[in-house]
Amino acid sequence: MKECEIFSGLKVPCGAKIVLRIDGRKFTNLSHDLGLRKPYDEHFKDLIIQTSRDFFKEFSPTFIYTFSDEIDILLSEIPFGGRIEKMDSVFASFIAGSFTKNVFSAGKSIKKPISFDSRIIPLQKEDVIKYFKERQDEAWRNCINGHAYWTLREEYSKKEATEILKKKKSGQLHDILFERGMNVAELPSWQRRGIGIYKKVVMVEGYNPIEKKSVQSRRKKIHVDYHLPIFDAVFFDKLLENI
Ligand SMILES: Nc1nc2c(ncn2[C@@H]2O[C@H](COP(=O)(O)OP(=O)(O)OP(=O)(O)O)[C@@H](O)[C@H]2O)c(=O)[nH]1
Ligand SMILES: [Mg+2]
Repeated sequence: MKECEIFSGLKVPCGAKIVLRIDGRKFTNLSHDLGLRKPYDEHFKDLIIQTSRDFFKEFSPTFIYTFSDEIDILLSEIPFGGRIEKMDSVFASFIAGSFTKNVFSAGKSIKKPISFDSRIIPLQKEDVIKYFKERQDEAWRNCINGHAYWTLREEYSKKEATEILKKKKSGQLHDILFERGMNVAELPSWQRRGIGIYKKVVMVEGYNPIEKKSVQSRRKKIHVDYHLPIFDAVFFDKLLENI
């Protein structure tokens, strides 16, 4: 029946860079089950970061970007011979397994098994920045919409709040929040711009037993960046030169 495995030969195009986008399935329900704070929950953010770190240790990507229940991963090398089925299934299940492990390690439990969907986006090198800029724009929309919605819910019903927010532009959402005492520019950077995980060169202190003295050496360590800039070529050039 090997001939029926018609999708197993599906591969990413030669010469492309690969980004994976992994997203929690029905995490709106999960957020109720876990009793997450709205719109942003520090513990949930820590779970997603820990899951991203697990991925980093296992598969050594170039860069991970995350906000909400989304994890975007820029791979350094094309694994599994570029086989789409293999990548999508292995990566999504790894993330689900890691997330579940991290929920239990944090002393919490979940009612139902969780899952993530995964898609592979082949990109030309010059489109990598464009891709991440688009995701960062989405993180910003998510941030301002989430804060506006949950702030309005203090005064209005679900239906009324949704109606008020319909077709509102970003500037109008600013105003709604500002009138209620919230300056969006002062929200934590990780909520506005998302979080990056990548390797960074650090100096570590060691000891040379032969010379009997302490020495400094360069190491690359996984760094969680809670203060990302607005993505631009400078950020990505630096990231790629550090691989
Ligand atoms: N309360 C709370 N919810 C969060 C947080 N981060 C993510 N979420 C939830 O995760 C959802 C992510 O959006 P989506 O991916 O569009 O929704 P989903 O329910 O996962 O739907 P599918 O991805 O289509 O299965 C948000 O709507 C929130 O309900 C958080 O920090 N706090
Ligand atoms: Mg989701």
